[in-house]
Amino acid sequence: MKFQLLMIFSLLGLGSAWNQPSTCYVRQSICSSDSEIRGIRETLVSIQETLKSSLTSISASLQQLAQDTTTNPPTESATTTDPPTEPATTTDPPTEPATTTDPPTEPATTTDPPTEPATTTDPPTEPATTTDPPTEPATTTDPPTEPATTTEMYLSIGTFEYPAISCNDIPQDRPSGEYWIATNTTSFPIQVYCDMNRTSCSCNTAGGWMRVANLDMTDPNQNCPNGFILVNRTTPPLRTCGRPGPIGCASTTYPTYGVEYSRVCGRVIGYQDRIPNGFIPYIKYNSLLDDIYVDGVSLTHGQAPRQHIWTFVNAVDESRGGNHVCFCTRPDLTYTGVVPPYVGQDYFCETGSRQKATGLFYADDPLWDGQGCASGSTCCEFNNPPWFCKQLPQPTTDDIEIRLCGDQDTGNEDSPLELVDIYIR
Ligand SMILES: [Ca+2]
Ligand SMILES: [Ca+2]
Ligand SMILES: [Ca+2]
Repeated sequence: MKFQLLMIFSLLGLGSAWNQPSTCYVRQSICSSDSEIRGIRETLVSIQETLKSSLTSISASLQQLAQDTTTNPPTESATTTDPPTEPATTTDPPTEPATTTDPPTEPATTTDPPTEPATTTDPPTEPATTTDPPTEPATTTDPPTEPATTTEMYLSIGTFEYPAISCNDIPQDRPSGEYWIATNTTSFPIQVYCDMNRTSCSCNTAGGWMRVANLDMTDPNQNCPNGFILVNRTTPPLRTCGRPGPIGCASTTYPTYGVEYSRVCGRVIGYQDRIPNGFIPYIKYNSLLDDIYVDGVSLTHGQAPRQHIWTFVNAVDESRGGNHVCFCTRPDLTYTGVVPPYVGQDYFCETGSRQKATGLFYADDPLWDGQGCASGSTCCEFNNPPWFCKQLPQPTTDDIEIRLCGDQDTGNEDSPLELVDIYIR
């Protein structure tokens, strides 16, 4: 365009030069004649007019062009209205999503971010794993739970989940009651009663005693253990467990489930039936612990040979001295009996009869309860009945056996039991 304008202006300048007649006059030699010069001038003027016209046209074109360029911005904004149409085409994507399932999938993929947390279970699982953090908080609660497991285990020792080794394994501040212990003799925990405050066991006032025997015939729902027979009296009403008729011992064994113990604590309450004779069986036959060595009760652990725990001697009466009574019965009357060496000092001895014993059931004065002894008798003080407490020479896991013995049949003598309460620790 610039080049065209320069050409036009240079032509115009040429035309103006030709319009100066003086030039022609100066150059007479080349102006052959006025008519020719006139013809040339007319031609030049014609050219000039043409050029002017062209210039005007060009100028108009330029102005139009300028206007177009100024209006083009609107037209360009019009073309920028094309962008609106492009947004329209951006609305096409929605239509594309409509037609092509890909767009849906793209919105879907845009929804995929949601769906990714949603669809991919990993995010859930990650929340889950973020719940793992909860579980880690849980594990941080595990520190709690671990303290909790330590404290929880500590507090829950004795539950089925955390069975104790023994009642002695139960924290001392726990109440008495039923607890679970793991045993060596069963494949699953068993429930036992733990006495956590057995202050009556003088050899140890602390808790942790496991009850292995709990016979209380004053409870009408209880029955006699195997090996014993029910002795049911009506005057006064009294339920007891005696031995079968013949000479010998009624025996029952209480399991300790392999729990190790070194102390045995308990009490046994019985009655004098007819005419028992204390340690006469031993005195008479020099019986061993495994034999009938007493009219009364023998508490032992283990077998072949048995190991002595405690003996409950049923003496004849308080009317005499001799060897059918207790050494503690009548201090003023000489006791001539002997105590078996395997019994030593570990026994209670009492009689229910104030006078010479006959074929009666002495229901008024239970045996080995520490009460009812005649004046002058020390049998209710000796070894401080009713609770005995035996410290074993060494720990054991033996079951505990109770035997009710008599070297005569029950037509002559018996010591039927009302209560057997035995704990180990
Ligand atoms: Ca007798
Ligand atoms: Ca006897
Ligand atoms: Ca008594």
